[in-house]
Amino acid sequence: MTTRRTLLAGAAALAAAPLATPLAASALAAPSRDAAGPSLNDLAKAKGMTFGSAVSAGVIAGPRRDPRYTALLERDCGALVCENETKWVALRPDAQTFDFAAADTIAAYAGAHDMALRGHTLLWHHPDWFPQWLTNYDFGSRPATEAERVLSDHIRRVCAHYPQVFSWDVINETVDAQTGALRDTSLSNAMGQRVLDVAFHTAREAAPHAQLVYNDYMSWEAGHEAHRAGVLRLLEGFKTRGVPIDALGVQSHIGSGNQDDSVGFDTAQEREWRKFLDEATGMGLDIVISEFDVHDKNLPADPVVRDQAVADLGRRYLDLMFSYPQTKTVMAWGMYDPYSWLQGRWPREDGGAKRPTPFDAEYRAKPLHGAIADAFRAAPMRTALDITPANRN
Ligand code: 9MR
Repeated sequence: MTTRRTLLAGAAALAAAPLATPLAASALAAPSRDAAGPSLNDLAKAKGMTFGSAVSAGVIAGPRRDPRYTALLERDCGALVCENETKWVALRPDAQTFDFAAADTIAAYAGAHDMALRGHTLLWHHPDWFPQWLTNYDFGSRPATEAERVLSDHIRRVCAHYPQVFSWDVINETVDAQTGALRDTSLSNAMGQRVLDVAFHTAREAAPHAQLVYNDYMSWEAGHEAHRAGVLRLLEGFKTRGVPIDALGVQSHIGSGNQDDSVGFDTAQEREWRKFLDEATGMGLDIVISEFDVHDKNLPADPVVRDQAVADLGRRYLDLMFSYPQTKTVMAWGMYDPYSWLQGRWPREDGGAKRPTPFDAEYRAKPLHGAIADAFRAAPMRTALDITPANRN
């Protein structure tokens, strides 16, 4: 449980945390609170990277549409990803039907504003996130064959519907964070863990130009050792078996209070994290920062102090990640505090609203926005990933 003591200890740990590189010192110079400065994607592009965000269809069209928010996206983003609309639960009301309406809203909006599209996710291979009908599906007398048919039919249909997607999270979160073992679902019960390889092979056939990604939330935090090890085992297995995988998606829900109460990223943790990234990139994989936000659950209530702490941690983290030339894509998991998924989970002790994204409730750029901009400015140049839709038809 979070206590005032852990809260203060957390803030102190952040303040005392060693700076990762000399460059990180510039993060201390906060940008003006209401001036967003240059477009984040322009700064990213100058270094061979892309910046974008997750978005929900509801802010683009319908009664909750929010033009002030979409103006921010248009200014800062070179890519969008559906926060929920391309998951099985959204696309597949039942075994026969595909409902693309909500995801189409996002895809059409992205296309109209010259933003590329990432895809999340062809298979969230975790029983909690399967639609009920798939969990209860009767795979009949030849379960392996039927499971493979259901899976590959889904992947083919979805990839064909969105040929412009430049990068697909093929599998999401299939490594158990506690044990490092692979999770079981109705599909793996029917066809074995071959389900993962089949998903990648089918995605390669159906989306030959897309970057294919394994996406997960392992981090440097205490308690993540088994998770990191499990992910590396999975990636090694993919490489050994010749499974077509191009990148590791590092979700990057960083900060305090996700899995534990720490906010730190100390030298020892940084070393562990680099070891993990070295191993993944050593397998020839690119890195995608796929769901970036900075949780402020245990940070002090004062918004100025809190925003600065969020920005400082964000900057140190991005500096480290950008030191890998394999990091080419940064997707924020939302750009505007009130819409963040973190508002609904792990409440702050003071009950206050969270401040985990680049823009506050008044649509003003926060220090985190400046920190992301500075991290792009400081990043070494790299070879860009081709994200143009013209090349993927
Ligand atoms: O932000 C998403 C939230 O709106 C959904 O309710 C939730 C369940 O579908 O998924 C959230 O997004 C998750 C993403 O799909 C996978 N990585 C963790 C993200 C945050 O939970």
